Amino acid sequence: MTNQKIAQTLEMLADLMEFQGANAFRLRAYRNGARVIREMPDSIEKLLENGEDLVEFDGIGKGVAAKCRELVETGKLEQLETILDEVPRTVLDLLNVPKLGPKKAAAVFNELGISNLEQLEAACMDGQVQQLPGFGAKTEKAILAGIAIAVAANQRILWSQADQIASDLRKHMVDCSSVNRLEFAGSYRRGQETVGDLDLLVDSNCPEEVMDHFAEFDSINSTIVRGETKMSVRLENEFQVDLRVVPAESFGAALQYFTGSQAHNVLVRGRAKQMGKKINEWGVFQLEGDQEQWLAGRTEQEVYEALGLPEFPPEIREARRELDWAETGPLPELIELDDICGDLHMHTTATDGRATLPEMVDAAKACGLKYIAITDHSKRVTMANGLDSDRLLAQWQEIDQLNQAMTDDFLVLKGIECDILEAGGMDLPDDVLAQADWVIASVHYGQQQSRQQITDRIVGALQHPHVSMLAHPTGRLLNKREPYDVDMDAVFQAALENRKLLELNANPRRLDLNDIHLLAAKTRGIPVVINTDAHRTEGLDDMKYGIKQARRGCLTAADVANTLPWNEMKKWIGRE
Ligand code: DGT
Ligand code: CA
Ligand code: CA
Ligand code: ZN
Repeated sequence: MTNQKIAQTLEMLADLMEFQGANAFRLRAYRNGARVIREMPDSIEKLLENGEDLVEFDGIGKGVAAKCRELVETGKLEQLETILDEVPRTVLDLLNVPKLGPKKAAAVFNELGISNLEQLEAACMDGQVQQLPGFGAKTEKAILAGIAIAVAANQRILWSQADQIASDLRKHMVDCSSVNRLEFAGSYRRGQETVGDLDLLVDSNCPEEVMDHFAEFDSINSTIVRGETKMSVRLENEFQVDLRVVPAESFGAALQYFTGSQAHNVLVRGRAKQMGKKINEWGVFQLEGDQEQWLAGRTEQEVYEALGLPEFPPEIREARRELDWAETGPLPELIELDDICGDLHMHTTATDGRATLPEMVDAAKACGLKYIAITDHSKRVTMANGLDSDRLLAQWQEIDQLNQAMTDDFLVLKGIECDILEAGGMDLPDDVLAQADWVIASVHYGQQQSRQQITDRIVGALQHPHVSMLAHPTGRLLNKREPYDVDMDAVFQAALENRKLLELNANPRRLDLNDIHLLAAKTRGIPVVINTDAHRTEGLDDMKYGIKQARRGCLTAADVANTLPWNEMKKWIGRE
């Protein structure tokens, strides 16, 4: 049993108890415990096996420790099972609606008899929900938006989660001696930020053996369908995986076909037709009268070549500009992880980070970076113990000392993630910001403001002389929160006019800017900075997700500012 699973179960228990009327205050122990467990480097299961007492850990009390033991020993929680017998299963969907929460879910359940998402949506449309005490029209609207997010979250998982499953499944499948080649196709291969299902292709002459082996994958819950060469399964988390077994001579054609996107394939098929050819999942064929002659199919490269096309990187197969590019010259050379020199957004224990400043520095060096900026939160972010001027200046002194003591040419920049206040303006005084190497401007509060208000705040920050970059520009959280209502055109314009940079936040839950915005920024000549926003040392590894997203936005190294050494980047933003 993973820590992740234990934390999820505790949270579910707390939510359901609150749904049944328990006092939220009493449930804090479970929720805090869940958070601690999720972030612990050690496995709870291992600790218990070694006879350790979990109460020794900060944030884990007696009650939580007992639940952990029960879960690890029996695989379930008695109390949770009892509650699940009492409430309809679909109530769990209600609890996943952002802005509803267990208490409000209980209100709609008890007052309006609502027990699933469809009923909740209908009642919102009817205006019934806003009449409940403590709700109102604004809440009802937020709940409606939340339902859409919950429905989508039920259907698609984050790319990073799909990546974990794909890597486990790959490990499992390579043990099968009948597998010659294996590749994941579909939206996962294209690096889409969320993935609907996984599409696995195997090159083999023994589909039966491959499917038998596939069926033994640990986390499979049920088989949806099994044919002669195709099989679909559902995993324990409801996620679907499609397997297709193909012969070697069609593997490349199948990979091309099932990688998609569907829109890209439409364009490719159109091109084949113009050339008197045909392309499908079996290969490329020359058409002559009612005869057809097989031309290619073994590898993806030969498939594209047979149509006079380059092997497009999967990330740009979206029927945007890739076919035009192929017509007029070589494709852009998309950015790679190795191109990145610095990471300019991260937190330490001074605010809500989990690692100290020196720990973040060591971890960044181990990643091969040349420079980082320490950018803790400013004071407005009280929840994260944000820095006021004095604490910030003290941190910068520590950074100066660190740099002086350093024997290699690694550089730590004095930065700050400064909030853009609700009323506009920056959270720290100009004379302090003027002393920074690197100032990030961020919106954390007032995200529900009108389009005009939010746009004005952001544009104001981009006009500020000391601001270097706007972080997570649209504020979205995938499957959790919609972007704020902001005029991106105005943001791009202000960034361009004031020589400011825009962030691509690499956190797999954010990936903000999105692929379309990235391409727009590139087209307008606005450099992007890919940052991890790490809150712990492991967070620095998120850079790879940012790179995937950047590639989807067709960015090359030249479009990304932190591929430059700091002294060149500094010139660009005018901090000399
Ligand atoms: P997803 O799973 O919703 O995240 O997105 P995809 O792109 O992985 O879609 P999926 O799994 O339905 O199909 C994988 C690829 O197979 C898709 O990108 C293109 C190809 N494909 C599937 N069905 C069709 C179809 O009916 N027509 C065409 N042209 N291509 C298809
Ligand atoms: Ca798929
Ligand atoms: Ca599929
Ligand atoms: Zn941050």
